Amino acid sequence: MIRGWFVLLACALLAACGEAGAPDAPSPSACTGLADDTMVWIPGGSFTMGEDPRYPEEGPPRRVTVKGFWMDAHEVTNAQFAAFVAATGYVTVAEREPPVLPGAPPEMAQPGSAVFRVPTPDDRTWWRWAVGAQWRDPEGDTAGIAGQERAPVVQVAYEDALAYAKWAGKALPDEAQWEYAARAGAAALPEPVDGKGKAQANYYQGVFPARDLGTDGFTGRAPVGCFSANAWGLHDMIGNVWEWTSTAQPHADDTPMSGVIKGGSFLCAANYCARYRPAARQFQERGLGTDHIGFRLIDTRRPPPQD
Ligand SMILES: [Ca+2]
Repeated sequence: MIRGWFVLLACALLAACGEAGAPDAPSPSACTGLADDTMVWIPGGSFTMGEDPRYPEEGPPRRVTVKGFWMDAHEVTNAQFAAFVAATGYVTVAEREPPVLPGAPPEMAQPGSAVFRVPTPDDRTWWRWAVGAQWRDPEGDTAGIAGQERAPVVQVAYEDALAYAKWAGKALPDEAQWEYAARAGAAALPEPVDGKGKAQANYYQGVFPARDLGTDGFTGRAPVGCFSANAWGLHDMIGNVWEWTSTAQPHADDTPMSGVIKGGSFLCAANYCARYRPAARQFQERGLGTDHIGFRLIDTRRPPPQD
C-alpha cells in the first residue's frame, strides 16, 4: 500500500505514454467539438487483436470474435461528467483525501492528481503531483474547464469511470471491444495521417519532449469530434486522451491492480511513444487519473438497429 502511491505515480507517468509534450500554447483550431451525445452501432465480427505489434506488450497477434454493441461516438465530455456529478453529488478519487503514506512528499498528502509538465534543464521529471488537480481543474492551476465543455473529461480514476457508467446505464468496453471498434475493419496505420500527411487525430508533432508543434491544430486536449470519424462513426479513438477499458492487468507482486488503457493521447509522439494505434496498450494504475486519460462507454443491452 505504501509503495502503491509511488508506484501509481510512476505508472501514470511512465506507463501512460504520457511522457510527451505538454499543452504549451493555446489551440489555434476553431473547432468547438460535437454537441450531441450519440452512440453508434459496432457490428460484430472477428479480427486479429494485437496485429503487427510494435511494442512487445501488444502481441502476440490472436484471432478474436466480438459481438455487436453500441459505442459512444466520442469520449465522455466535461459537460456530460458535470451532469453526472450534478445529479449524484459524486466525488472523484482526485478530490478525496489520499491515503497516508509515510515518507511521501508532503504535497501527496493533499488531494490532487498527476499532471504532465514540460521538463526543464533543472527538472527533468515529466510528471508532478498537482495539489487540487481534478476533473474541474485538470492541470491543478485553477484555470478550470470553462469553455471546455466539449473537451473530454480527464483526471478520472477507473472507479470514477465506473460510477459514471453505472449512472448512465452503460459500461466500459473491454480491450477487445475497444480495439475492434477503433480499427473499424481497417488495417492500422503506422501514424494517424492521411495519404497527404495530414493529421487524422490529435497527437504530438515535433520531437518529444522538446516542443509540440501542434500542426494538427492542438497542443493539448481537443474538443471531441474535431477529427474525422473512423468508418464506423467513432471520433478520437486514436489520440486526444487515453481511454479506460474494463480489462485488468494483474501484477505478480503487491503493487496495485492496473487497468489497460487504449488509443494514446495528445502526448504521444512518433519519436518516443507511437501508441496512437488500435493495437497499442498501456497499463495504468486504476486509482489514479491524469490530465490525458478519459473514457467512453458502450451499451451491450440495447438492441441492434433495425434497418
Ligand atoms: Ca496535437
